[in-house]
Amino acid sequence: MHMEIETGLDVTLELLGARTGNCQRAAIALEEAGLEYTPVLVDLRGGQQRLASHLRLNPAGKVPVLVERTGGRETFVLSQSNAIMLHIADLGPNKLLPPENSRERLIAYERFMYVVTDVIAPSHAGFFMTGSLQHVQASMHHRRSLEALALSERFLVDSQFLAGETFTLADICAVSFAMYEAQSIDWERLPNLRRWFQEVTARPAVMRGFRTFERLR
Ligand SMILES: N[C@@H](CCC(=O)N[C@@H](CS)C(=O)NCC(=O)O)C(=O)O
Repeated sequence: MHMEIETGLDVTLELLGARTGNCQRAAIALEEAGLEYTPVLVDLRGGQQRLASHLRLNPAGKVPVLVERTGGRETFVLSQSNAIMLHIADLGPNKLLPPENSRERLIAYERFMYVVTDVIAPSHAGFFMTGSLQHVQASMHHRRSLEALALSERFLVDSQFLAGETFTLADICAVSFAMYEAQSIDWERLPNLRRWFQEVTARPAVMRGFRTFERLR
């Protein structure tokens, strides 16, 4: 079934989430895109993500979830933080990816995937291993994610942002990780990454998105 993406004044957006990296990235994307949205806190410790009302929206029982309503009627539901970010990238007045069918867009995809799969995925693996007391494996994955972030120094030698001269989803993903890991990053060795980190964390929309679910506690 083909479903048109709805845009317009009567379309409202709700972001269901909590104070976690996956949800913060989606919130930063909404803020940077210049879109109005309502954040809704899901109490993960209290198990709200496993309630029938949430499982109807995301059978995986996880956040974030983006709910679109048109004229008050639920018209579209999207989960998976990266799918949500890709959707938002083209939705608002501020674009978070270069134009479609451009090489710049492909580079932005490359850098976005790099951060998501090479930096954030090992970090998640490490997090789960810490939870199951596998400390040696946890620190190995943690080191891998930090090394992958450090390698992105080379993307920033001649560019303001990770994928060139415009701010993209790649920057959102990397900054959300770097904010949690600021104490573990060897900034002295990474002057371009440091300059980038200072610039990106000075963006009001980035910090608003990062704190979205904090404000709801
Ligand atoms: N691949 C998913 C992962 C979603 C995910 O793991 N969400 C976590 C919070 S960051 C969650 O909802 N955890 C609650 C649970 O597993 O019960 C995405 O990127 O959206």
